[in-house]
Amino acid sequence: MAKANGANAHKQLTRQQYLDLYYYMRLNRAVEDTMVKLFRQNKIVGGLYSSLGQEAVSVGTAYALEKKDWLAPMIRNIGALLVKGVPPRDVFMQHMAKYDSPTKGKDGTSHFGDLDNLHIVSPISMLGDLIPVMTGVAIAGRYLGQKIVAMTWIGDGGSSTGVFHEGLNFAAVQKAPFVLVLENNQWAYSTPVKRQVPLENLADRAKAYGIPSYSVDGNDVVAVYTTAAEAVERARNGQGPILLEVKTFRRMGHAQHDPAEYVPKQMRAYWEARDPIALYERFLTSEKLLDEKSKKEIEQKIETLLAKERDFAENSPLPPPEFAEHGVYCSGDDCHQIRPKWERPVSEVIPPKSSVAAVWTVAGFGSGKSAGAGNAPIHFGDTQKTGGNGKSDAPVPESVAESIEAAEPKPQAVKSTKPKSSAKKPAKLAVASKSKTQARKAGR
Ligand SMILES: Cc1ncc(C[n+]2csc(CCOP(=O)(O)OP(=O)(O)O)c2C)c(N)n1
Ligand SMILES: [Mg+2]
Repeated sequence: MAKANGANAHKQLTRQQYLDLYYYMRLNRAVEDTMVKLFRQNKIVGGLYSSLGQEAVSVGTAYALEKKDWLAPMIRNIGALLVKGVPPRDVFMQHMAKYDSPTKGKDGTSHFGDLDNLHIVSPISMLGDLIPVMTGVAIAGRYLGQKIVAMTWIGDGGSSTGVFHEGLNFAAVQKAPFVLVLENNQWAYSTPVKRQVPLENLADRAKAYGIPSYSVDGNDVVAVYTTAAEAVERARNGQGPILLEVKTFRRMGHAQHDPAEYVPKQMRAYWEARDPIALYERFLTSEKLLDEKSKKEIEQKIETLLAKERDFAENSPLPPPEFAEHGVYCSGDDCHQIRPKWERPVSEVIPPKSSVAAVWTVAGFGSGKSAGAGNAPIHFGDTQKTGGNGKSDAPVPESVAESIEAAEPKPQAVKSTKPKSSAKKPAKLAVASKSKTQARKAGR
């Protein structure tokens, strides 16, 4: 694990980059402040999660991506969406479940993406599942020769899910151009990191997969950005995935409902004194990159923009009730262009007709020793042809029978209990794997 050196990094950005990072952090905070107000006015219909104090993470990492790159945010990454180009009105409308929102009011939180233009994969609520998904995106990009990098975020709590490990191992062995940002904000709901991971640095999880990792101060936006930029460059150059741990703090509760009284006062005070925006303002001022006048201009720009975006969102209608039944099941072209390969007429596989009888059968299925009682055998090796029910005479297709026969050890002194079957080609599955004595003991 490398310790990212934020101090050196501070010299490497252009003036515009410094100011962009500031603008997006301020915008991130202002968008979320607006949503808290909307929530208190009862206009937000779903859960509302806060990234207060974590803005440097979302902004600094996403700012390291190119336009063609892909990202998949989690609940505390609205800043990453803004950097990628999502207009604030979409974030507002999404949380207000308005008809003009990206999901047309079907979702009340952050489950939306933009595959066509901005290259954003929608969040998946099951923590960790975005890791294999974004690994797949990264590999697909490489396959298509696009030189893209895929990025997603995971919390300290999410880094203990099984799919985190499966996904990261998969990314590592595939050398996927993938950057995983591990947001260590010290808490997963009310569980502190130390109660769930016996590691000082979560970046050390990377050792298990033989990939490089960084641990960086998540409240120093320049350190986050320069480290992420290095990770993205390495991934793009074919050096495989990278785990980037950013140490920060969840200043609010898990969501609006949670007052987070379990957080020790001293811990909160420590991190509040390290607010990423205040720290960065101090830095920009001391480097003469920001003065009172330009700060006021930025604030004014954000205020004007958000007033407009909020107005638009508030004036957008709620979805009409009859829309509730649309977009629930895939119906082909009006849903998406990836065509499902229908094995039956579409009308049969979507309600109300979806309970028609199956039109194909699995050879041997239902013909085992318990078939009389209606139970299917659980593996082929146990399947005996009894002739006792209608399904048992179905011949096993030759190719299946051959492959099973090739895989089975050849019975030596074992005699076949020949099935009473009228089928021309008796199933090879019917070869008994037990001796007569065993069979007798088993009551056959
Ligand atoms: C696989 C899975 N288990 C549990 C949950 C419920 N859950 C949602 S958020 C959360 C806590 C996540 O903590 P962390 O990963 O540290 O992220 P943070 O909220 O701190 O950003 C849990 C347990 C889930 N969404 N998915
Ligand atoms: Mg956490």
